[in-house]
Amino acid sequence: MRLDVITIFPEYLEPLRHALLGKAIEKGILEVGVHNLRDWATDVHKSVDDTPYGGGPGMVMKPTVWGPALDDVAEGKSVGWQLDSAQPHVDKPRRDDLTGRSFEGYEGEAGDKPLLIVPTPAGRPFTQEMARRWSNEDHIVFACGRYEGIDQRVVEDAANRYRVEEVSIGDYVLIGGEVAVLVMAEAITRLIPGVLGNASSHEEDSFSDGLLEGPSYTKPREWRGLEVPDVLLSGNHKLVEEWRREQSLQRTRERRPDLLRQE
Ligand code: 6GU
Repeated sequence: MRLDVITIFPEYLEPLRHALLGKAIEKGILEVGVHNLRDWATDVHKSVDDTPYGGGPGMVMKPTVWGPALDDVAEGKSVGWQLDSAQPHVDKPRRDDLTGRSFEGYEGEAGDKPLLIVPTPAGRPFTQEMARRWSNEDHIVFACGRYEGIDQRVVEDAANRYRVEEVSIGDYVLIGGEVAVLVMAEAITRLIPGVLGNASSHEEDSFSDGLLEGPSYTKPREWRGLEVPDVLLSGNHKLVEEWRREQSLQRTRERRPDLLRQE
């Protein structure tokens, strides 16, 4: 899978290169390109936003900058770049660190358009089901808006070259889409085969069966006067499974009764 992120704050996306995702990049399962939207600004001030038609507070990001950026990234004409800042933990260049290199067709299977995800608090709620579906994509582009958002015509026009989804990660407001991209990229890429060590380890994730995951324990058996539940030491797999199911139900009833009602 290839992920491209277009943002005015490329440094926010640095965590994509660490831990789980960094491993996936090293294994060649994942490629990440981060693109500075200002590279497509045309005026001397490199401006990317302007005042809103109809008035109101804040600024709106300009279609004349976003349009060409999305065109170029869809076609692989911009591969993205790494920040100039020193990266002591990176000892060899990764192919997506290199500027000016093109990549071969990242179109989805059967010539599908790439998927464009636009993070916005006004979007459809991001779910585990979307993460599962999108983990099969070949090419996902994230368009990070800041300020009061992006001119809506950008989303409309992008539908000519992308399958477009406007998505929210929850009922609260962030300053921009960058952190939402980190959240979604992690949720999506951990489901790609080979990214997590144990392929079956996400079959028991919270939400994959519509319930929250129950509590887990490891050694020692007693710690600060607290015991591990006896059933987990019983060696009876059937009893353990029943207990875990009951713990899941109990936790879901307490914390997320909405998940039980919609089942
Ligand atoms: Cl995806 N973006 C922003 N800016 N705020 C949000 C969000 C996204 N999801 C929830 N709040």
